[in-house]
Amino acid sequence: EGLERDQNGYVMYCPCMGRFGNQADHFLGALGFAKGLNRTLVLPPWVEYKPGNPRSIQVPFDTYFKVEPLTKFHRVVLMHQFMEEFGSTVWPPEERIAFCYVPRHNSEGCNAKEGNPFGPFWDTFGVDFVGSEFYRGLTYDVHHQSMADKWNDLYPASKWPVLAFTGAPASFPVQENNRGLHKYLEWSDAVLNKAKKFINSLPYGHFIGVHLRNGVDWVRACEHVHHSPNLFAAPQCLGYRNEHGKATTELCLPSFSTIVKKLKRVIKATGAASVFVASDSDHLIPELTKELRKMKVSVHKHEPADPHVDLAILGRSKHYIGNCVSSFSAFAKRERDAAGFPSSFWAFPLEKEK
Ligand code: GFB
Repeated sequence: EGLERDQNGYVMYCPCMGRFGNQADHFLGALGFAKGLNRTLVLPPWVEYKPGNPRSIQVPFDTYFKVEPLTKFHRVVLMHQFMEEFGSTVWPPEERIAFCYVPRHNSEGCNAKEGNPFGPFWDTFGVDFVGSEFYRGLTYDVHHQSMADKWNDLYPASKWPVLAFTGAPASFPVQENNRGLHKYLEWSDAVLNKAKKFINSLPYGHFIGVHLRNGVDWVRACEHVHHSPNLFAAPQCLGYRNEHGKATTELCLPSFSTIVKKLKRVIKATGAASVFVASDSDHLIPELTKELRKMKVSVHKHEPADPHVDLAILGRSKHYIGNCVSSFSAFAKRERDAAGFPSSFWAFPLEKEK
């Protein structure tokens, strides 16, 4: 049975910035944006990067998440389904216009396919653009200033059935008003089953989930906290206007003693029997095992490395300790908030400056 065309039109975009955590922030914003405009959201694939591969890889949206729960909030369609059903009718090749805020790459147009992941993303669906449209003056914040009406007045669906954005029509980090939309994001059974299998292999009793973001890219990024008091996902802790302080080095890259102190406190409070460590680089398994031996608490990681399975496991722990600044950490925090599960962060609340 074929899909029915949405007369109110579609929002389509490339998740062309950052890795999974960034793309997830953008996804929630794009979902809120599409809802505000009352257009169906085309679910883009997730963009991934493999070492040594100059072209991004596009992973279908539903590899990681169920589609059905999203429909409880708003109309959505997988991108490949949209292209198969409507690629030649609703959005024929000669009418494909790329949307961007201002011209990109010192040129006259959006250059929506210039560079990686831009080109590989649209090539996945055989999309080329015949023109550009700049929406200077409009924002993605549909929660204020009748912004949705402004979009729909300027771009009625009858004339513009598809708004195809060069990047996500969303802010980073995710706008506060859109955080709650995370509750419609449910892991696919493939991810969930791997997480559950791992959890069942842990020692009997509660486990604490922790995220240690400590790879070289992160160490380098954390050198900038002093010039960027609200770096990356830090607003999740510090507030969107730094109401709760400015980012510190410890907040971005907690020291081993900060990690151990916090972990011991949480283990005591919860009576946990084990700790699950998710990390992009150093899980500190031997070091933490040594520190927690007296408490008879074991320390574990999931192998092989799998960011989505790590997140799904973090989402299901008795307590979770994340990194305020990391958008990867923020994903698990939002998932747990939606489920009513408790979380905390390394080095937060901030200690008073000495
Ligand atoms: O997700 P992401 O945008 O979060 O990028 P941040 C970090 C990537 O590192 C993830 C891997 O998408 C994963 O591929 N990664 C991080 C992990 N933590 C884990 C983990 O616990 N387990 C596994 N398996 N993989 C920032 C970006 O990353 O990094 C900025 O926001 C910038 O754009 C900065 O690039 C340097 O927010 O942590």
